[in-house]
Amino acid sequence: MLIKRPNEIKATDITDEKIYHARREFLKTSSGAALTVAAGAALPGLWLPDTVQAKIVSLQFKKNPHYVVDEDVTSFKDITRYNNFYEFGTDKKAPAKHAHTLKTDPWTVRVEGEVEKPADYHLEDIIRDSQLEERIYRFRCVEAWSMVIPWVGIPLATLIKRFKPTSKAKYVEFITLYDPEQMPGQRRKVLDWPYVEGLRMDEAMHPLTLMAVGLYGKVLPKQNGAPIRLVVPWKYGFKNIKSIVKIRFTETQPRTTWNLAGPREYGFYANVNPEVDHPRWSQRRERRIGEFFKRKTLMFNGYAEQVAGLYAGMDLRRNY
Ligand SMILES: Nc1nc2c(c(=O)[nH]1)N[C@H]1C(S)=C(S)[C@@H](COP(=O)(O)O)O[C@H]1N2
Ligand SMILES: [Mo]
Repeated sequence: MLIKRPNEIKATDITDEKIYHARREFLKTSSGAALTVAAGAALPGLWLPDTVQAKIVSLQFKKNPHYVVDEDVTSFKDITRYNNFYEFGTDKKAPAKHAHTLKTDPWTVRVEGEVEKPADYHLEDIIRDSQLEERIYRFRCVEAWSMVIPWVGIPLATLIKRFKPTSKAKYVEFITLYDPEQMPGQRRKVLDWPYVEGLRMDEAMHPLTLMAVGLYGKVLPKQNGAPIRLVVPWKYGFKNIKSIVKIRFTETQPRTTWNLAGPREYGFYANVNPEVDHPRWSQRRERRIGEFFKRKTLMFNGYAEQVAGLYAGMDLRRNY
């Protein structure tokens, strides 16, 4: 087996990236045929997190040409070495160092609340029963840095339809694993654990909203929220909750971790909005990781055309 251990990643990640870009070139030029790729299988030397090899050795996915960005993709190294995942420490480098203690296989997602049949779903079943897609999205942290990330995932709308929420379901709440043994950062009360987030149902059903299980064509690295995390590209990074074990459909607006921690600074909506400053810093500009000069932050992170309609008639200064 050509599966390498996380401590070898330094030697492999640069090569990874070259192979990845070469593969993308190949996909671009191959004449529009079905673009199903077995990541890992054809790519010697790729690193896969050790705990997922047993069942999910490779991801079969299709590039979705409708979701791309005309900007350089951030390096695999930056995406996997510069993280926010407070369950493994508050330093940007801590998750890459410490997330290896997370056990991601087997993994179960409990679906409950306003659904026809609450149930536990095994992640490998969710993946097997879904058409995975690669989508390249901008990602903007509330701390005014950003990246461009090639995710592999499942549109959340597809999963929600499968879960069959009742007519009372107006919101979706997401909950991260709580296990201080595996997540040493939870031994300190820096946040009110477990991490929780939420979306309004129309935001959750929006075609841009993704449940990611991979990035750069590979199974999601643990520091990026393995084995399954939310990706909502028009919202600040903190809405993108990682390592989800529970999805609950609710009638009322769920509480969210950063809103509990600092209600004046972090609202429920958290839409990327250069017009609304964070109380302690401006949101007009951002630093793309890997670049020197700052760039202008775009309304809804560049996805205004697709999502502005969700907030028609809402005061986005009040609903920040
Ligand atoms: N469970 C959990 N999810 C989380 C966080 C966290 O600390 N815990 N941090 C959030 C923040 S602030 C950001 S910017 C993104 C970072 O995702 P990345 O490390 O994959 O880039 O994850 C979000 N999801
Ligand atoms: Mo963030």
